[in-house]
Amino acid sequence: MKKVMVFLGVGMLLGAAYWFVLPRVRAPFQQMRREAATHWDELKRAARTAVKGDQAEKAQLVDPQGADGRHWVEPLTGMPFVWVPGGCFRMGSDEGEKGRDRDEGPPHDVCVEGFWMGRREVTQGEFRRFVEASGYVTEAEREGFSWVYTGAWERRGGYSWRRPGFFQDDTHPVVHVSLNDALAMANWLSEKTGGSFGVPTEAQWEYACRGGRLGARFWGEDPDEACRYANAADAAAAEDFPSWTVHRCSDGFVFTAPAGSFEPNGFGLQDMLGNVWEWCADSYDPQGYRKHGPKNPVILDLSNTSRVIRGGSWYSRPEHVRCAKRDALTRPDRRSQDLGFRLIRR
Ligand SMILES: [Ca+2]
Ligand SMILES: [Ca+2]
Repeated sequence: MKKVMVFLGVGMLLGAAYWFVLPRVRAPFQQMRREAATHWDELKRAARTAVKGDQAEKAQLVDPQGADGRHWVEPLTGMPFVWVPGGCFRMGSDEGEKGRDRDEGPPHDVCVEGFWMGRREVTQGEFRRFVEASGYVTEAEREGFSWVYTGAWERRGGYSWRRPGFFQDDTHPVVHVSLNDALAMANWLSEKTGGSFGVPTEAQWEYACRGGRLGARFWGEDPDEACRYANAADAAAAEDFPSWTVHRCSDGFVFTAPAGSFEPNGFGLQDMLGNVWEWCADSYDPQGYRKHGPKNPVILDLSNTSRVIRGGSWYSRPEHVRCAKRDALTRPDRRSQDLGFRLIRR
């Protein structure tokens, strides 16, 4: 009898563990797996859309409601877009370009289809409209920290797009946003409007940055002309941070400037260089240019969590404020005080 009681007792304990404890232990891991799978599905879908070239979709692209063929204001956020006409260009930089890194080569010819692109970086006001409508909470807010510049880059608690660490109003580019945050806004817009929003591929971004020009910068070769076209490390910043290597001119901003403050490039886009770094869709691969096909190339490597960022920021010295410059962050949940994004509509 005693043996039977012990047997029943052990059985009940095992049953309780199976039904009550195990699901609670497994739930967070299942959630993480589901989120990772969703993220990759989104990226794969974006890649397929980028290379599909479907005529019906293209017809829809050229004329979203309210567009005049060249300009369009997205009605939910008020975000201005410009049409970037399809074309071909020389991607990467030549060996003679000052400040060039090896991952910018070999230069190669690439063609991209036309797409709509945010005229400037997503602003804090536009991001707020998304947050208020969707209830979205950014990764910096959820996890309670971000990366800030204090003379060196440091991980610090309490910073997010709501508390950037320097003056920003609704017109400034949103910062402390991860690639996951950027894609959340893109997905929300896609769901609400029926369009297909995302962040640009590296090829789309570089083509857009050049605005139809060859060379290091969309205004020409001289970094010291930057201050008409970009908010980067400049004489104003050097007053606060004398150790920085700066452009020899004054753009007037130590940290972010209101998005769209500087002169546009040949496609009518602003802040493609400087202000905040911008997330791209590609996995970072230093050898990526050897793998590019000639049409709408994109590198999405499931085993590689790093993601490309482009364009430099208020913090960037002249070598980093070039259209061919490639940089990367190791994870799509990374965020910082000089990192934002710009959306495209395919
Ligand atoms: Ca500046
Ligand atoms: Ca920028």
